[in-house]
Amino acid sequence: PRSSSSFYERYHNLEDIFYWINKTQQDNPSTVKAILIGSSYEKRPLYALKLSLNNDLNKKAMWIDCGIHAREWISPAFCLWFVQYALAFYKINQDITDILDNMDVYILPVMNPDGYQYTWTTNRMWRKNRSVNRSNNCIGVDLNRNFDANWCTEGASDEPCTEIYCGAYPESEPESRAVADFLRSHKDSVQLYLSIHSYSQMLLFPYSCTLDEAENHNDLLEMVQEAAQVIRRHYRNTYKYGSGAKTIYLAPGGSDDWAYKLGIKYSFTFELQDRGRYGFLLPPSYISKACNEALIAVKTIALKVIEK
Ligand code: ING
Ligand code: ZN
Repeated sequence: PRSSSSFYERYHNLEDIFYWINKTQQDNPSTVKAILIGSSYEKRPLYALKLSLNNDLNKKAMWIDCGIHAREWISPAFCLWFVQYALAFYKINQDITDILDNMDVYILPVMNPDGYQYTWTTNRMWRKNRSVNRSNNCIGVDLNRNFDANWCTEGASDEPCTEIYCGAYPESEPESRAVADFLRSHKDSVQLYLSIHSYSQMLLFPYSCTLDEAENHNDLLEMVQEAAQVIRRHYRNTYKYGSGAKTIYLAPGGSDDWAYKLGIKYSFTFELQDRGRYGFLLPPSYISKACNEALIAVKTIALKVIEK
């Protein structure tokens, strides 16, 4: 690595991320807890970090997952970035202080560890998880088509060899089931759901699984519009925004739609940089700007949720 780039301005393999999770918890024993929410198809642990910076009881919470798709490396990089920022700037930056005084944060840095590992060792462009299909030996389910939201309708495929294979049934995969189980058991506290992807620079909200409008569509639209404005003002970069189905494409079985239907009324998918020049192969020198602009969008939206 360039000596001028910090740990957070580089991409890290799975082993380094697991080491970082453990170290972050050990260095912050009163504020950070690693929670084992399940394990992957290949039996890797799924660790979420719980950030609880303020001791008030009965706090609300937000959830952020990263790395649902293996090749979108900027996504896990963002989860690490967010944690380091929260821990470093609590009581220094007003916005993150207000957020953490009002919400705990659950962060799953790598939802698809088997796929992520595979992109480091074998195929950089792998998207799905690594579960083996019994009938034809094709590998992988698209975890963002495996949730129970108009599951496997138009925009997903029941063909195991495709990139958007929906799986044998909703939550057939241990990775999606672990996230769904955790959110089901924490739905009374979790008010805000965020899923981080790349690329294309979009701030999306439900629905992706239907062209119908969500009940609080105007609320959600206002939030992402403001977040996009803040990104433009601070970083001179353009993000599109809107419901998934109308902004990108029909995509059933996505995690944000499922979380929304569960009752988490503020549910978003962010597509980080870039718009296609490098695509999934975003160079490390872009990490800090990509993460900072996503961070300011998260802050904008979280503050609005707290006001509600
Ligand atoms: N995009 C998402 C995908 O899974 C998406 C778009 C968002 C689908 C929300 C469903 C729900 O296809 C990428 N880049 O993965
Ligand atoms: Zn993705």
